[in-house]
Amino acid sequence: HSLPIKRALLSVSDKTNIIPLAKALHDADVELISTGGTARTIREADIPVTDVSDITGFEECLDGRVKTLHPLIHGALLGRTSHQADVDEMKRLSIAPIELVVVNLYPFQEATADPNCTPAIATENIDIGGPTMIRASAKNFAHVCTLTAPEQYQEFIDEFKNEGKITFEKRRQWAKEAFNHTAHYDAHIANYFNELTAEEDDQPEQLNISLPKSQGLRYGENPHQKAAVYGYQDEFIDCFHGKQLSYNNFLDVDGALRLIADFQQADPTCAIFKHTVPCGIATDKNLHKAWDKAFQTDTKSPFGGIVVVNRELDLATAESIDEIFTEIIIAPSYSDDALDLLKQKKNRRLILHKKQLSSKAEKQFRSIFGGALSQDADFEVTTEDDLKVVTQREPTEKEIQDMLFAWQVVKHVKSNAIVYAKDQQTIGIGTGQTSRVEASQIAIAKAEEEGLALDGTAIASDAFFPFPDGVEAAAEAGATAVIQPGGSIRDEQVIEAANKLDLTMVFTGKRLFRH
Ligand code: 93A
Repeated sequence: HSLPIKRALLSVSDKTNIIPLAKALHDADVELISTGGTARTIREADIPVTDVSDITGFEECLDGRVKTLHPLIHGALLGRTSHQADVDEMKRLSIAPIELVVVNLYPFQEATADPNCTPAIATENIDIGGPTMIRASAKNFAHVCTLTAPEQYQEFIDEFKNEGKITFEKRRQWAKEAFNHTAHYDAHIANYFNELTAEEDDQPEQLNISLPKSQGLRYGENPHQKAAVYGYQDEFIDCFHGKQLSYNNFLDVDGALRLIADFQQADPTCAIFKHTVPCGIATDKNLHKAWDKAFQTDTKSPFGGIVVVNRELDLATAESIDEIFTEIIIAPSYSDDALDLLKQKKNRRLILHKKQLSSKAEKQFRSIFGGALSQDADFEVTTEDDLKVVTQREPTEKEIQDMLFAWQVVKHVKSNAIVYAKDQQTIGIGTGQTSRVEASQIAIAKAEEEGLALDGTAIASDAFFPFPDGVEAAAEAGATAVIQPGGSIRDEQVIEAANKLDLTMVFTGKRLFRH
């Protein structure tokens, strides 16, 4: 049933649009009750308002920490006015019901986003009375209406014009939004304290993820799966042209951004992705050459793929990319003529890469049965200093560069992963096989199919070679340098095999599974 509004409690930190709302209520003879700052704002607009302290008979105290925390307020919010027993009790205790609560909270998130924010300032911004009022009135949505955001006011006013009443459905909808509002708020507080003590407890006892819906999606991995995306993707990318990104697109973009983060410091680099996995990557003195080399690795898979670059996208490169059906292009900037060309295809998504993924503190989450897995994101780039040569033959400078390149690529390929590379170009990528040797065979077969020579390549393996057969096959294919984590109980046998074949081999001491 619809609820007539006679008394309203307004207590807002963000005073946006509070005056039009107060005016609409006052014009309909609703009594307004307010806390200090809100009351002042309303009075300045010549709208009459009663101070909460006049209702409670208790002054706002302790620096505002206790304003609305009083039985005359919370009784008014929690009383079930459709129950005779509650009505009688409220009468006996002189509690007059309140039918509308308008609250938004101390700006904890904004306060803690300020680099000068101290823990003391953060703590003072933890709102107690506000969430209590929101929770009380939202619980009692059968008898009270709760508003928690200025964006809701106009909808309320429109509804309220209808005989000064608010329907059950609207009250329940706003109660839902109210509970989400306080949950989000509490998650920010919990996250703040988790981060404060992050050094001590890297993986907190309780996971408090609260992410706003950043957009609804038409569907998930497949059209019969409903889907949405949550969080702050807009901080990192701006998809400024083409269709809305899909569920699978977001996964692909995530893979592309993670890879290109590792090539921030590199020369112009181009990577082509398909289904979250790179199918060709190259680095060169100019982007166009890098594209050509990346494309040579695999000329079939890029159809319907994603291209990511680490430099401004110029016209020549754009022209080459344009020849292949490409779903998404990601670049830190675009030259004007490149944009003119690329925008001609209406559906192709063009993404501006605004901010690099790089935070050491970033946690990665994955949903699993019963919950989620959490781990630190890995943005470490392996350098020459991290390599330990284990063979008799020392690598040449060129071999070192090719090994490091192959290693940085293999990190982004699904396990078991093998990458052959030469001259800062992927020659063969073997992805996601259940056996390491098979991954290598696929990489070799693909290179041969593309007519790319494997002679003098470096081979990277995301985990150690458990047997000598892996390096023997690599040498047979033409590789001269091997980069791998090492750490197998048969390392000695593998090293011996490498020495016999005059390979050079380095251990990184680090495994790069991607499951
Ligand atoms: O300090 S509080 O936790 N204690 C309270 O009793 C209380 N009542 C309302 N914060 C409290 N509020 C908050 O004050 C509201 O949530 C709102 O954000 C703010 C409005 O204060 P003012 O009207 O003085 O600007």
